[in-house]
Amino acid sequence: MAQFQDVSKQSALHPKPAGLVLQYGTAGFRTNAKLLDHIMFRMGLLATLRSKKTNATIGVMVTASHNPEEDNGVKLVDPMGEMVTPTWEGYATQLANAEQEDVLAALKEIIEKEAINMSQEADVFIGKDTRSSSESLSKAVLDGVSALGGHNKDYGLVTTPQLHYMVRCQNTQGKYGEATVEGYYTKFCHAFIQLTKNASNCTDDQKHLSVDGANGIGALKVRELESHLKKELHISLFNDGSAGKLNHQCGADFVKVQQNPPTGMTVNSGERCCSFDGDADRIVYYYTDSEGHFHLLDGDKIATLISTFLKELLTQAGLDLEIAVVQTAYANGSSTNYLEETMKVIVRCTKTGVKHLHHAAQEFDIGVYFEANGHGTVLFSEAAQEKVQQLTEDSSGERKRAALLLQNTIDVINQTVGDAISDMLLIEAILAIKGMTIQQWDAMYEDLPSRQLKVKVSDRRVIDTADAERRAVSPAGLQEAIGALVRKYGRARSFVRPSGTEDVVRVYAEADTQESADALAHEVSLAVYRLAGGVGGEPKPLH
Ligand code: G16
Repeated sequence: MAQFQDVSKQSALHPKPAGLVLQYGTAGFRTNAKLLDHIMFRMGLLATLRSKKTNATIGVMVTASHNPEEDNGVKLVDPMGEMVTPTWEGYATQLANAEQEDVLAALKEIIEKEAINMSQEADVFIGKDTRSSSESLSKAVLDGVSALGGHNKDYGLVTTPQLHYMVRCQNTQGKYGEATVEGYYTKFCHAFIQLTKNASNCTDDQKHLSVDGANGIGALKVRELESHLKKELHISLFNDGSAGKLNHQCGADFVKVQQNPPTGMTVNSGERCCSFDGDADRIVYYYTDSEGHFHLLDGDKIATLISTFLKELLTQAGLDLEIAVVQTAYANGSSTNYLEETMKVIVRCTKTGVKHLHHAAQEFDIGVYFEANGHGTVLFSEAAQEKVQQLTEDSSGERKRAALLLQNTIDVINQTVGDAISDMLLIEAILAIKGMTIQQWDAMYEDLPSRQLKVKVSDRRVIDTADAERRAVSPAGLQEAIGALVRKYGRARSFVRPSGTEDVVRVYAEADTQESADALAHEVSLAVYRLAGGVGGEPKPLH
């Protein structure tokens, strides 16, 4: 077939470095940008096949999110805006690792296995972040799409969640919104304005928010957003990309892991601040108190605020809908305890990666899912959305008010994936409606002190985990060692897991004091180093 000749010709222009093996990880492929050209071309091919198979538009986002500037990566987006399915993640890995001369065979194997009709039309949406490598890498994706005769729409610079939104809009014939950047702002800002109308006593001071854009795409998009929200939200934008380096000592991942404010930002005592990550799919909030102490409100606190708000609205509306919160092993023990014991909501724990949380959240009428790192959103089942809609028409008084608030809450949320912009609008609206300060939000429960560290090992795949990553099943002796260390400290917990986005093993520890959490994290890091083939010198204590 002529199509396949084109693939062979084009593929030769995007050669694979011999022997390179990469895995479709927590959120796609991710490594140094110099190693990714062939991956991008091949993901263009794969997205085209996926589009033919599903008879729907597929998304390809070129980004390495929270990773350093010199890395890049690619995330595939399925028809409803969700992450691609595990089977296709497997195909992605096979195709990515096929040696140059085997690309056609690998492609044909997928076509055969999935019984793909090659005469079916294909449409692929493409987006990219602000990394300097993203320009040429997204061109490689376009080459892959056109080699198989697919149509493309290149959105250029967009956040990851904006691309997810576009894909869903396109495949639902506009029911979810208009598949343009303007349509995105119109939908979410309209819902935000409707919501904040219910906060008539909100002062100008309360409408102020400082945003750290991580020197990335989120900063560009906050600038665009601002013009839609002049009166309702006053944003001071820092780390807008004009001077600093992407994700360097700033952004949501830095703030969460270091438990410190970002550089490049003025953090005035008591003021509400937030940080986005490099592709604006994560957000964390924080403030400093009058004594200069830093207070972080991470994904767990965000999930708690949102689920409290939704529960109150459901009660006021008299709607009996099941609400659950989905977390990962990184969730602070205090948050899980508060959600289960005080709020009495169902709590589920899944493996790291929003694709796992998203899936679990779909099982409930309302599934609030957040990773502690600030990646998350809320899903409403079709039936739940219909009930809310019906109630806005059939009720009056307090019930109608609650139903309308629920309706606008549904509309301000990007249900396709975690979205820093949409999450920010939702949080700002909730705080305004409840007349709540960031300090009051923070006081909902007190986090247990925690610490996250990374350990370099020669092959991180030697670490295997079970029980939603809370237990290490290999290498032998590691779990026993962790268990013995945990028993030395009060209210302690620790686990380790191989990262899916960086070549490291991640270590998490929490305990009743910061000193204990730090010591436990360090001791567990040493155990990983010794039992899992550490490289580059033993981990050092923190203080
Ligand atoms: C990605 C995933 C997140 C995950 C994070 C860290 O985030 O989308 O769900 O929590 O990686 O993964 P790991 O610990 O495996 O490196 P992002 O924002 O970098 O795309």
